[in-house]
Amino acid sequence: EMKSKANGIHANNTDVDSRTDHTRWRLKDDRGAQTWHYLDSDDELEKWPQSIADKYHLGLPTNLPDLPPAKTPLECARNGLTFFEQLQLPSGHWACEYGGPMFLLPGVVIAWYVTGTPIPDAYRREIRNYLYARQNKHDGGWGLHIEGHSSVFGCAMNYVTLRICGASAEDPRMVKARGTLHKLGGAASGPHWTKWWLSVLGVAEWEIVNPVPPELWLLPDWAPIAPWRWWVHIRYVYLPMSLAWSRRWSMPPNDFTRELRAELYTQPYESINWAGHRNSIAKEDNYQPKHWILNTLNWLLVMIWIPFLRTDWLVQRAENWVWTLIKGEDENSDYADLAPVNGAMNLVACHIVDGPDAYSVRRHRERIWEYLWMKDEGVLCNGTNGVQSWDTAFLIQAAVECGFATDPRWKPCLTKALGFMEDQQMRENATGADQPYRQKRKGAWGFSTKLQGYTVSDCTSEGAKAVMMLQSAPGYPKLISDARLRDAIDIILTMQNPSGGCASYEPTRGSLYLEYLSAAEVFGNIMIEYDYPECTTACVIALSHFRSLYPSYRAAEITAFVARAVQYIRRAQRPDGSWYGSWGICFTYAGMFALESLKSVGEVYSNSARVQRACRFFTDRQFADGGWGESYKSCEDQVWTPHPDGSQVVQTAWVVIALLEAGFPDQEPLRRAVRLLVRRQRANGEWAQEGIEGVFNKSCMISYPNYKFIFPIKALGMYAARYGDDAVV
Ligand code: LAN
Repeated sequence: EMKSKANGIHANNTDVDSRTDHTRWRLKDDRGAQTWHYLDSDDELEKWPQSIADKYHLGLPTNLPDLPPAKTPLECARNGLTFFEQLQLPSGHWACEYGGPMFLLPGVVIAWYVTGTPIPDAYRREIRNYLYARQNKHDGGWGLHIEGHSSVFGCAMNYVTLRICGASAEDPRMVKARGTLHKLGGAASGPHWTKWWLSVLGVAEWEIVNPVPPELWLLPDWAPIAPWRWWVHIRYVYLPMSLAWSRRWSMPPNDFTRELRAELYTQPYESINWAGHRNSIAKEDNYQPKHWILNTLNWLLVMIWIPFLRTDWLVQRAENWVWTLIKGEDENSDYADLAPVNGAMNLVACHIVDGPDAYSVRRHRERIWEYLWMKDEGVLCNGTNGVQSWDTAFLIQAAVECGFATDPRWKPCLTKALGFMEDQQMRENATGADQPYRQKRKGAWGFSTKLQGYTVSDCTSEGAKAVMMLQSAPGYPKLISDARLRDAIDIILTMQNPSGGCASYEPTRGSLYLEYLSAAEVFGNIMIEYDYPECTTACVIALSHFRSLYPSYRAAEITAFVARAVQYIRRAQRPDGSWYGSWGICFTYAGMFALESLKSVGEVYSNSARVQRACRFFTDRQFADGGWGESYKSCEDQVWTPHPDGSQVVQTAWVVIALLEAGFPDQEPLRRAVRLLVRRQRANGEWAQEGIEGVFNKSCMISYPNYKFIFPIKALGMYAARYGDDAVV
């Protein structure tokens, strides 16, 4: 096979026969660390047979048997869990595709390319397959996320990714994608992150990138804009971004990147006025336009700071400090990092500073595999290194709601899940250079794994809740001691804002005015932490549950926390009775949580006009078939938008849970909704994948495929507990 010098790029790959043999893929679970392996040799195939979970995730037939048809809610829940149990991995957790965002894989692939990391052939093919499968039908482009309209961010980044993975520029699908990219203005109208990645790749010039000065990290901690106050994701992305920007580091051009230079723009590369395009941005990308304050600041930086005031001494100090913080983050997460964005960027940073053969570079390369996911369409990049702790905690709770914890049938499955939660609780605080800026984590659960190592308020809360629920059930081992539960409670008690609400990873550290400095364009509300009804409720419920089991530990603080949190929930309700959701789509998701908070302090339909308004918001929007369905546009526009495909299983389940928490007095709407859940279930107990379920930063959607099992099971259990297990179909 002809390969060009440039890192295994196939000179003229025509993409015929790009499929790999799906029966050769295996998902490895190493205490929750998930990696997909393609087995080349028949020898290996025999030693490592494909599991049902492998087949399911690959879209291969699982041949799981049809179950006795469900007529009652609990029969339906039982069938659902019978199927879902087959997907539990050896370490006790559940895995899934966690895709949606279309800018993650490009970061990984560009980082591989510029650091000279070989991409295994099976991966290169399946990355191509995935991106082709995900081209928007009408224009061949890609958007910010899998359901989004084509944008420069999506088109430029994924076009480059396909090319690096061997796609030919003449392939008709590439021609179409390029046409759309050019119609949108070409790569020069991309957002900040596109411009940064293309400059690193050496297919744009650094003058097109708005400043990312590492000097900001030299500001004293008391400065209102000091980066430690920013949302953890944005400040950890800023670190490697600023390092490469400061060094103006680009991969040296080669034949392949010179081709890309000719393909990405609407005019010849040499004729482009790079500085003049710093603020060019296609309207399709411009979700949160840069504020004039940031534009002014950028202008001052470019015109005055950089040419006249940015001394070598300062640059050196800033780069050193930024590098120290990058190393801290790498070491605290064993080089997996917070998410694949800064993970890929830190790989580049380590390559720049430590050189291509350093341990840091090699370890990054190893850990990055945990972000990649293989499915029927091909290989994509997950939003985190998995959903392990989060989904497992929810599944435990759903099973308990159904009364399954007292049924020996489910004991092996639930005991394994409990064992996983035990293994994944963080036991030590972070150490090292970035430690002063880190939230405490001893006792916390994160979203994915302990090794990733980031406290999340609601992940800790849902984890603690699941453990408490299951450990109180007869016959379950007490794997987590009282002391360790108290550690979790101590963490939750650090998470409340003065407003009473809770944010995601840390209490809010900076002012709302920091949004004026938001440079990313494609996301909303990205600069600081905010109060979220979802996270707040999780904390409220975990604390309340704990107080009922251990009434003497920090009781006054817990009571005060809960009272203030519920006050926040009340304030966050909109006039129409709804709550805006930030992590699931959208009003159906947040309403479920908010009503659970209110219920926990005894505020329900019978005694609260507020709860009645909330129920009315939902009952007014029930579809004729009994379900609910909400489009992702709700998140973007912050107004209720019905799902174009009608009822969705996940959102129907959320509303059933919400109305049951609220003590809604009329059974009929609930019965119809539950009937829909039963009817949508397949004969083998599974539910089919429908629309995308999750969101972040208002504009980017993300998949939570396990929700279609977890939340119907929970809703069915709660319904049966309230109304009995009578037939609904
Ligand atoms: C997640 C996933 C989980 C999610 C919940 C626990 C559901 C939420 O309640 C709190 C916030 C959290 C932890 C969360 C934050 C932002 C994440 C990590 C993501 C949505 C998954 C991917 C996303 C991350 C920011 C993607 C990279 C993009 C950047 C803008 C850096």
